[in-house]
Amino acid sequence: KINISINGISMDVQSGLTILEAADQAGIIIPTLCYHKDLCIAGNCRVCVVELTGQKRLAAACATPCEEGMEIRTNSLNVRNSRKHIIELLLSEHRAECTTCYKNGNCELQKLASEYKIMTQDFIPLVKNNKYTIDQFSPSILKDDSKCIRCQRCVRTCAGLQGVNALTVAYKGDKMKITTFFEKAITDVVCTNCGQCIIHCPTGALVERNYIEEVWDALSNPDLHVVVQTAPAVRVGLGEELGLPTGTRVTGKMVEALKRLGFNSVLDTDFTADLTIIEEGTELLQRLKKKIHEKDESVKLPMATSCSPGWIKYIEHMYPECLGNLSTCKSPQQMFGALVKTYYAKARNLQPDKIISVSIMPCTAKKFEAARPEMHASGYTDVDYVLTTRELAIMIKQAGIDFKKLPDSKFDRLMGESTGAAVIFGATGGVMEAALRTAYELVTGREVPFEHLNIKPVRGIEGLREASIKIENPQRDWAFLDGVELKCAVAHGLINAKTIMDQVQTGASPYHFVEIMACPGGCLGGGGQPIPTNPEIRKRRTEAIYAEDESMAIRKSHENPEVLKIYEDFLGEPLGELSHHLLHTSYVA
Ligand code: HC0
Repeated sequence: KINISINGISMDVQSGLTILEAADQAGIIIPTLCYHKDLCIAGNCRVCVVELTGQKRLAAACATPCEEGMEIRTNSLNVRNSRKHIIELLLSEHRAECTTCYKNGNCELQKLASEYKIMTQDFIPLVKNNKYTIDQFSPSILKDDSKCIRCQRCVRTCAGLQGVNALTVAYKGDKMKITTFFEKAITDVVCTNCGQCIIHCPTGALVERNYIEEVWDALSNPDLHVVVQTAPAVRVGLGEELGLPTGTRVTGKMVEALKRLGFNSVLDTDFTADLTIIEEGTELLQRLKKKIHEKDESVKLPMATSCSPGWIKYIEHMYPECLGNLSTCKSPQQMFGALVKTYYAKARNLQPDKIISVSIMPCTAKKFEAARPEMHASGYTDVDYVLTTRELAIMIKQAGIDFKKLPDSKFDRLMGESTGAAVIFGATGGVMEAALRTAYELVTGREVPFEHLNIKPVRGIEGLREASIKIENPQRDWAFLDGVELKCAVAHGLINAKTIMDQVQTGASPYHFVEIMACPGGCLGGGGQPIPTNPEIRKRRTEAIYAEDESMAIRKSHENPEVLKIYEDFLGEPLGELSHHLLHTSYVA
């Protein structure tokens, strides 16, 4: 420990802490912009300046380690004036048309300008109001350089968290900008559409492409039947946007809100998450049979999950030769879309072309996924509009719904039933855990003991986790698996996917099955979730996901009655012809 004083208060702090961290522990707020708990330190915006009185200088609190005897002032006149000038300078290069900005009300620069009461414009504006371009070609992300303050959070996110490097810094001085390779459109570079840059951007320079008006139009058209599906992670994030504490489970309120918005049927992506487990589990067992029992060397192992569209785009760009390792299962969102305009339409006696299918996702890459040419298995666009958790919150506010006072409602039937196994899809390791719960029972014919339903080795926050399960006394069909040690790995955040994929690429991977999710924490940390998202917030959302699982009456996908019914009434069998047509696909680089 070392001794420092902040604002005249002496305190002992752990050596190695930055001034920002020490102040935070002491309950002293220092404003930040380029700093983010997920990212490496840049120290380039200088908004966090503090005064080191002994040394008679100013320093960036985020980038300066505490030293023995340091005397720090975080709120002297010198500090306040310096910060004010810095904010004014940042505003001079920012198109501050706040009332017409999508981030109005959730912009960190706007908040600081308000706190420091910046009432005049003393510096010459660098952004000419008629001279800027917005990259709006992507179905997921809008990039507006005139709102950018060059803090480089997006660049550090794309490189450090995701290992993608789609965004970079170009030019110098007042020409410096955040751009892409050769300043191409985002759609033309290696961007995975994960949206992590959006949730780390402090201003409106990077936002989701929103489809709110399109969905309102559909809802107000009496000729259309508008169906909505909600992803697992939305129910543990949405409340944050609507005044509830982080990690509040709002499944029932969310369903009620969607009904009040006017959706004709409120259904659940979790239903197709359960269906995915049946299809993907069967696929894995078939691959194991061919590879281990029939010694078919053409079969690719490990099999990798295929539900995270950011991850799919990543493997297409970075490891195209490994596409055969992907499960052929579409994501639950897209399985749902294909079934809504076939199975659901038939059961409800509706014309598929009169159905609009909307999904609420914690993810911006889902917008891209829905727009992919592969996703028309129903003969129509399977998913018409994808809204993020944030966009749904905007619609709820626009409709004047007091979310906190809503009663709980239940999902509608046919594709609204789900299990605890499905809800944990929203957390890293969840797909693996759900698959193992089902695979164990399929292979051994024995029930997973209740105390082992929570498969701890695949849970956690480490970027890369491993689990292995020794198969003993399998049923007759699976006798070849007796004694086999099933090796699994889980990765979240694309930088960690790289570690797994480098092994796969060289043939050195020891695994049979890997789960990869593009976003840190899995979907609950997705690019469409409420802002801010940071390690503490992801932790609370994760706890909420597991609590939701434990609250469910059924916790294994193969016990979902609506899943059993769809095989009986419509699909026939897992990996059957209809499943193959509607629920599976393949990707080409
Ligand atoms: Fe996910 Fe999904 S779990 S990708 O993270 O598999 O976005 O929440 O909806 O599709 O179910 C996101 C979340 C989903 C899908 C599901 C999967």
